[in-house]
Amino acid sequence: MTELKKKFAEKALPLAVEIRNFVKENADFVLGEFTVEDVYAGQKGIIGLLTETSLLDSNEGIRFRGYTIPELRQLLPKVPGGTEPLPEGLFYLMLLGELPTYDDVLDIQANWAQRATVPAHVFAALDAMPITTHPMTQFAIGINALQTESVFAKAYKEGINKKDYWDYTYEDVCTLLARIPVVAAYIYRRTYKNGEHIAPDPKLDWAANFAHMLGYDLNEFYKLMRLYLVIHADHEGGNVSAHTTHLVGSALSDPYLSFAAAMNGLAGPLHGLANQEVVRWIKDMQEEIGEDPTEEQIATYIQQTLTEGKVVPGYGHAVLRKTDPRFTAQQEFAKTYMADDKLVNIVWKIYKVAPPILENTGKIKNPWPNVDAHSGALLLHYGFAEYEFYTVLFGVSRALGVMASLLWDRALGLPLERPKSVTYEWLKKTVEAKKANA
Ligand code: HAX
Repeated sequence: MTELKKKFAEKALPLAVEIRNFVKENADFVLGEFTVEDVYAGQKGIIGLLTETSLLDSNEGIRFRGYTIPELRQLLPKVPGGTEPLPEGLFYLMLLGELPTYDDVLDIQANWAQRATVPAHVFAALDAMPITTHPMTQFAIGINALQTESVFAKAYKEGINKKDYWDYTYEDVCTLLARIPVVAAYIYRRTYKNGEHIAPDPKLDWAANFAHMLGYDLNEFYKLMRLYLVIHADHEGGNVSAHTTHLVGSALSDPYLSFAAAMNGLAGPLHGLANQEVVRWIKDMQEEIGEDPTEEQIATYIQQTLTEGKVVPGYGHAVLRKTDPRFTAQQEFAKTYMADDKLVNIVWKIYKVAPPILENTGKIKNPWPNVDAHSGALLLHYGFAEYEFYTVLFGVSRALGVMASLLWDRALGLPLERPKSVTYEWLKKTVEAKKANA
């Protein structure tokens, strides 16, 4: 058993007992109420999920096990002489709630490198798809194809004790995390680079190796990939990709099936696909207005987008009510490495112009940019122009958080998720009966 797995078991299994007792003792404690409007509003604000890995504050943004993004950029281990945190370290933190040492990170790297060989049938399944298939569709197919290797599914079929679910899940989670960058890079190279694939370099860290397999062997791009894979990793439990992982996993679908389902959710334009939509929207604007639009022209284009009944991608959020600190982290990176980049400067102009216009609509609850407003411009700076692939990068990162969470689900013995649904008729009758009795 690896040191990380041992530490996880020592932490999670006693906590599962403690939590069961806490729930028993406080079973009747009322946390809140919800309204008819909430039922129709996508359950926003209703507390109905448990996620240990991160917590989102509307104004402050995300904290991973209590740490903000600026704190993580300082405190997580980096490669010697490096400036950006290593995503493997964030996985350790999310899993254990403790900051890792650099040696802890090296242990994870070595373990994942051993697991990284992707079976040939996964590539064959991808090769069977038309080259025009959206990369996110290919990614979901690739993850489902990896599922043949699930040790959880195999063990369950043979019969296992509930207490051991976490153990097999752990093995699947580590293997999945080791293999998805290889699958993602394969999709990129087959779709955009004539199928000229690049072998992994086991000497590199997880993020740099991913950049290497994609074909971006530049130290600065390695830094960007490390930052990118850290900031997209988790955003508490209610977002579509995290919630889907938890929901599907609650049926004891193995980590591969749960994560593939989550990626189908991430591929929606209101969630992870927004990063490609931002670049598409800017390109359309440039085509209509010119390469270097003024603030006034951008303002007019935003108004036009709203008038046409479309969303301004990269702006708004279901929980956040301020500028997303993930946007700010990317802006800081851009200020350091590409302050004169034309597209980056358009992104910054949009940031100046869009919030008051969105606010003036009177209905958009959060007029500020989210993570997706900035990421494409950074990638484009390094010549990574195939924007339909961007959500796959997001997906590789998101795996870290949702897989750490799924492991906790199994260790805590969380049950099948099954919220109650009602009909409009039921709601009407219930409201009328309550009013009549008031
Ligand atoms: N542009 C135009 N209209 C917007 C808007 C935007 N950026 N953000 C919200 N609105 C609209 C909504 O469509 C809704 O309109 P209707 O009442 O006509 O249906 C109204 O404002 C109220 O919405 P809200 O309560 O403020 O926002 P929601 O919680 O319902 O939705 C979204 C949050 C992120 C989906 C929304 O802000 C949006 O569509 N943004 C653009 C797409 C985007 O950037 N998505 C990525 C979000 C971050 C993420 O998950 N990344 O992966």
